[in-house]
Amino acid sequence: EEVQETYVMVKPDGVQRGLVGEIISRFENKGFLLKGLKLFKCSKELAEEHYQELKGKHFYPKLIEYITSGPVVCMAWEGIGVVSSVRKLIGATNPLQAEPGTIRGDLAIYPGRNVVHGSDSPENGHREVALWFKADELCEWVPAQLPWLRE
Ligand code: DAT
Ligand code: MG
Repeated sequence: EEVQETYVMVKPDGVQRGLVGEIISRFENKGFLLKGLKLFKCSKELAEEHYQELKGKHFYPKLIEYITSGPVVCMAWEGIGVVSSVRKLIGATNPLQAEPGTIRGDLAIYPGRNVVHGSDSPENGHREVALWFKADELCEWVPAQLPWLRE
């Protein structure tokens, strides 16, 4: 499999509820490579660009209001198969349907307050990392534990 990048974001409810460390730990513990990380208050324009595919859905206006309602934590993660693996770690969109053990399954109860975002395809991973991060905010590095994470 190919090396991919994905955009993960702790949404405003996750930040307000003090779940930032807990959520970052899920991905850190799994062993993926963190390439970018920042606390950020996003504009309406950026939120609309990010969720462009959902424009017209009944929940879209509330979604934009929610995402812009407070700071978010933006992350870029890299690894083989990282896009679908992160989606599995996050769990189903509706937290009541998300399996226990997933972030949403463990930490949320409502679709409009589902604490975290993860890109849904390698193409969107690439697009969203570039949308939320400037090039100089991303870091290329080799973790010391790399030989213990993969052959
Ligand atoms: P996901 O975040 O699991 O990729 P999505 O891309 O379909 O889900 O939708 C983006 C966000 O929009 C989702 O995290 C929460 C909100 N949302 C989706 N479907 C919804 C619904 N039926 N009612 C309320 N909010 C919804
Ligand atoms: Mg999505």
